[in-house]
Amino acid sequence: MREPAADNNHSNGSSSPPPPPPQALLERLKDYGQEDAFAFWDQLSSDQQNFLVQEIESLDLPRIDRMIRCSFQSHGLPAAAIEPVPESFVSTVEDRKLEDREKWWNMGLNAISDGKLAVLLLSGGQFMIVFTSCFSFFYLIFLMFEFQMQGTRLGSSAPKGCFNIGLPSGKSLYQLQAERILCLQRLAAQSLDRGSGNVVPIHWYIMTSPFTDKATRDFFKSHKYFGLEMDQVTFFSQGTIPCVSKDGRFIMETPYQVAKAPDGNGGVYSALKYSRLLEDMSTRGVKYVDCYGVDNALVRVGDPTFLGYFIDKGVASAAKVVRKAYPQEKVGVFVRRGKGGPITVVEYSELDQSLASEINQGTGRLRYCWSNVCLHMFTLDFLNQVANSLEKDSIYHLAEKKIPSIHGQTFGYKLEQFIFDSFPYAPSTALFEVLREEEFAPVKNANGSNFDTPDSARLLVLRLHTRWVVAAGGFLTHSVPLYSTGVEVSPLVSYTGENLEAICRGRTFHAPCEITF
Ligand code: UD2
Repeated sequence: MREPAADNNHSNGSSSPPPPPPQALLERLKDYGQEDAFAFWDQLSSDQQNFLVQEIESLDLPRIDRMIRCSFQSHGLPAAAIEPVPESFVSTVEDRKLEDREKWWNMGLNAISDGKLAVLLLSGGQFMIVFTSCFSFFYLIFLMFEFQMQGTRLGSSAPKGCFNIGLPSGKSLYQLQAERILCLQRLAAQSLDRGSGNVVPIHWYIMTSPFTDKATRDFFKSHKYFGLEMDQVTFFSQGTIPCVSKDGRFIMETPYQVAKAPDGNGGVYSALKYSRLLEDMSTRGVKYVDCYGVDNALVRVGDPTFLGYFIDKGVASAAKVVRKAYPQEKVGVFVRRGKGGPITVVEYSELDQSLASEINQGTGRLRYCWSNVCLHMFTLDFLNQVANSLEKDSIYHLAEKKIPSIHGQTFGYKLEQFIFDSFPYAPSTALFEVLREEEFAPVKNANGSNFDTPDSARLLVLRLHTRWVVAAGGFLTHSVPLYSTGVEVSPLVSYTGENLEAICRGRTFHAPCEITF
């Protein structure tokens, strides 16, 4: 939005006194106890006054008021006690037979080739991360140049998906995901013995936020959609919600601007609804939606095995889970809310530390051990239903934060929904265990931090791919220690280690390198 001019022709003594704020708008704000938004009206330039009027008019005040009231009410209530998810609810790796895996893989590929799967990337949020390692220094300079050219604030960085985690190929997270989609399309075509031109392209819905939208679209455009068809990718933006003080009043970021923040990754449900993308999916014949977070370098986008399992189970929602590594790990855990209640996730920031450390004396493992890794599958029918249910209940998590404000910073709340808030509404949910070394390489913190960095994610990718290559009969040489290097397999060549024999058997690769066609 255009920044309004600051010079104030009302206060230079030469012009008439400022007009009062529009009465009708002021009355509407009073109805919801938010009239303080106009507190600085007399000190604003006419440009700033217009800006503020537009800002307030753009807010759906009844809806926001309902969100604030319902969230504050629920915040004060004691939550129902949680219970561990019964083991029988989880499809564990060790329980799965080879024939099940093959059956699910084929079922999934069939559904994909029929155009029944869409993939949905959560790539919104507010903050972009600046990774400052040596490998990314030149990349950072490039980004700063690119963003300066685009008029984006110098010193900010790119949306997470643009990051190159330092693989030999130099590919960004977005490119790795795009190429996995391309590979899946090829596998789906091969499974039916059709030419790849005859398979319905997998549609990729990408949720951005007002903070990441332009940079994300530009990145895709400048990389020619990584080989995907432009019209198989749809960007849409999540919403924002005013940040509020402890008594529920809007925090003003400037005298003419309400402080706002993205509505959390669970904002995807209302964003899909209001952008009419659920109808778009239905028109395309989509039945299943695979939803994932942007910051996992090992994400198996649209995994056919998971999809086949999901279809076979006939559930409305499912999640991949890994075993929690240690009590303080920053992952949500799946639980049952109340005795025999629905399955849901308690986020790491909301889990009592003593519960997080409890041990199941029978197994010797953590009692709350099934970790959420932000890999979910939903039926389209369920997405249609849950978008309405979540809106009706209007309960948001209140994240206590320092919000930039006219006072410098104000302690207040951001209102957020989480993607997993939908699970309690699902008639049926299934949990599918995966191995973290195969599917979970989170990129959360800058290099130099103790965990979940680009460096740790890169190593996880290289280790897995090296195992694939060795299993396919390949050999490795390396001039740096093997624990810090390995080979990378292009997602265009192999999705999950399949079809590598022809390329690898008997060949020696000098790590680090990328194996491609
Ligand atoms: C997420 C999970 C957490 C755990 C962890 C594993 C949620 C709410 N929490 O925590 O339980 O599984 O991942 O890695 O899912 N995003 C948006 N809009 C927003 C905020 C986030 O699209 O307003 C996206 C973000 O770009 C990312 C994903 O949601 O792709 C996860 O968000 P995060 O990195 O803020 O969540 P994190 O790591 O705290």
